[in-house]
Amino acid sequence: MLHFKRANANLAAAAISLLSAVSFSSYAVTASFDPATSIVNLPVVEVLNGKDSSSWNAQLKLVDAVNFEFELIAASLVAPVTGQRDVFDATTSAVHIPAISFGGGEYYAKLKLIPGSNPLRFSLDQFVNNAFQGCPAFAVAGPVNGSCVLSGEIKQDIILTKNTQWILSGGVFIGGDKIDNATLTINPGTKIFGQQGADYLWIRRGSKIMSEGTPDNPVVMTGPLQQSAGEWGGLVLAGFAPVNGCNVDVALCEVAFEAVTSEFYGGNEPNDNSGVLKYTQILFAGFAVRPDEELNGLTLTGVGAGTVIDFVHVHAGLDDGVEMFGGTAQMKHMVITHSGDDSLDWGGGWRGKAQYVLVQQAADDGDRGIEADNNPDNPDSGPRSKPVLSNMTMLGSAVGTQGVLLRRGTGVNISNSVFTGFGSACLQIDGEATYLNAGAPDALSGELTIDHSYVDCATNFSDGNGATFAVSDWFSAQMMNQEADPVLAGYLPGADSPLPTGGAPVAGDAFFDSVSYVGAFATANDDWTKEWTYAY
Ligand SMILES: [Ca+2]
Ligand SMILES: [Ca+2]
Ligand SMILES: [Ca+2]
Ligand SMILES: [Ca+2]
Repeated sequence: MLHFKRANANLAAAAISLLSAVSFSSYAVTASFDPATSIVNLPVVEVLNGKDSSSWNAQLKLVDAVNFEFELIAASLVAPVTGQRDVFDATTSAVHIPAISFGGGEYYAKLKLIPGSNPLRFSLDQFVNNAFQGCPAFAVAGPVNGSCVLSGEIKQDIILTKNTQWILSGGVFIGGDKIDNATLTINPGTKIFGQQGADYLWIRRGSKIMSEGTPDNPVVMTGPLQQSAGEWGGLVLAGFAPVNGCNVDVALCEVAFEAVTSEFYGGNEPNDNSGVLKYTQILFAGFAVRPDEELNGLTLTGVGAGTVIDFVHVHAGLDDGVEMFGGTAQMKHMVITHSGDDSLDWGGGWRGKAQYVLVQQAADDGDRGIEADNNPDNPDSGPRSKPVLSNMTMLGSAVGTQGVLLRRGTGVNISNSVFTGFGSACLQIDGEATYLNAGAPDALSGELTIDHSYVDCATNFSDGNGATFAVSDWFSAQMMNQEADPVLAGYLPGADSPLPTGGAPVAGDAFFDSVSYVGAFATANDDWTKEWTYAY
């Protein structure tokens, strides 16, 4: 509550300044305001819509000086620019203005589109001095000037701003579990540091993270040195989406997290919303609490399909890059690089979706591209893991094992994907329950499928324990699969690559963009990883 009062006071002060300032157009900023005309000039606004983007020159007019509402009065297409710029993100309906100046200061402004407004109208959501203003009441002063330390449970809505270095001390929990729900908002360009493996950020059930970076100002969560995996704990989201592993007749399946057993996840809400992760880097994380029980770069426990996960780079996670424990989390535009164990790992009944996933294993570390379980204790436990995955480019290294290991009863539908260079095999199916769930190559159940995909490893197929058919027969029996060189140039399709025309849209599912290429990139010019990812 205290925080809200402060925020309101800031807004009021900002508005007074806005209205009284003589001019703020003399700075090298991304927006200016003319008090004589009440017009905000935005020289270049990049409008993001999925991976499509267009750039506009726009003017907003302050039309309601009491509620700080601005109306769009002009917009014209302009050439894109690089570097810091204004961004309108259609997914989050937010306008991010990284730098507007007045009174000798420089401010971040966030506007929110007012739903249904016509002409478009925006309300002022945040106005934050880009210079450090001291630590807010929910944090304490850190070891260096401009740093603030977060610790323990935070049961109020808070905003982490770009003007401060935020340091995690121990487990930092947002909300109580199911009570005292809170929202953690992380502004574009904000950096959060953990100092050691036991420092992590946990979003509990019912609470939300709104990590809304932009291509020019991604949110960064990282360790102190940024040299090796495991420098800090990582990011964990917990939600109310269904998970397995409970007795069959329980009305509500909730599970304790393996590595931090005081924390629970799971529920009966497949569309549960844990917030937004956009243009966010999670670097050098991961922490082994006990052998085989670890935090990962990004750990999603019972996370629901209402959560937005889009343009996220997980680099050098000590255990897995991204691990799902059940739930229905959906994600797009994922970059997962140099994971210590598996790049994408799931179990516990994950029934989510992913489109556009780039995996790059390190030359000297890493296990599998995908390690997929239903449940290790009962491979037929329900709900059964069965994600739908399309447009993955997975580049393995010789030290890695399988590109994809499907085991312990998991299902999955994989389409339009390419697997190359994994050390022991591109594809393996393991365990009788996994095979039986799949059916037979000439009579597939639809539970475990792959189509329009390329494999190119020294050994492409491996039959695990309990095999009831050959993985090679399973692969070749399905539509448009190829054992062939995908002709990549790095991670992008090279000249004359078959990938740009080798795929087919995932039918009947609005989550998936309707595209007909194999891999994460349409063409050599479709590098959506540019600018916002960590340069590794
Ligand atoms: Ca793990
Ligand atoms: Ca793993
Ligand atoms: Ca593994
Ligand atoms: Ca695993």
